[in-house]
Amino acid sequence: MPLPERLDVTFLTSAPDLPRCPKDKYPEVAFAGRSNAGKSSVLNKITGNRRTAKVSKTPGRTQLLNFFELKNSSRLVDLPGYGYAKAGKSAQAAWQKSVNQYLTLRDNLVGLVLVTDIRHPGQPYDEELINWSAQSELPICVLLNKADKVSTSAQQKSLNAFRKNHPDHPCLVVQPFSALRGTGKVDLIQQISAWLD
Ligand SMILES: Nc1nc2c(ncn2[C@@H]2O[C@H](COP(=O)(O)OP(=O)(O)O)[C@@H](O)[C@H]2O)c(=O)[nH]1
Ligand SMILES: [Mg+2]
Repeated sequence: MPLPERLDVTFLTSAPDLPRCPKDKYPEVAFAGRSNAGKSSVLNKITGNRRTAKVSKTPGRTQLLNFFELKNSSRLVDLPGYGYAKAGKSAQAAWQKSVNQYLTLRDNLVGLVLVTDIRHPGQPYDEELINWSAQSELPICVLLNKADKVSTSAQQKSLNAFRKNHPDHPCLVVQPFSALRGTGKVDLIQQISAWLD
């Protein structure tokens, strides 16, 4: 079957915590990342649907787990972004609880897309997620997003440095990405489709 040019999704529901997530009947790929790394823009790019990102940006929904459904009932899950400077301590704690619960206990989670900013490698929670995925053997795809902000040679340098810093991960792929230009889109769709197949 030819690879789709975009992942056709419709908004399913939002949940504040694991007990209120929809039934774990179908495989899910979750999107995580620091606030402002470009998670909504990436989702928007690969779904070809501005409404996807709009849902993920709606005030009140940014702290929720947002579920989007593909044609075959599998799902993309937009996790709340972390590290938002203006969020208070209690909001950060609530975030951590809902996301950690989801990540550690969700049985139908088959892959994680971690959106990072190529100009800010090695951010604390990013590294924690990468280490956790190694321990849990959960496949992870790390996007070095905003690649358009740096030269091609700087992209290659970042990629090499990243690989060097994560030599023993059993199930990690990493790629430069640009939600602005679409760089890396085909590879990401291919990766997600393979996970959800
Ligand atoms: N130049 C550039 N800007 C981007 C890219 N992806 C996101 N942005 C910008 O980064 C900001 C945060 O993006 P957003 O998708 O809302 O981030 P989120 O908080 O992780 O969901 C916005 O101003 C986007 O336009 C990218 O690939 N290249
Ligand atoms: Mg967002």
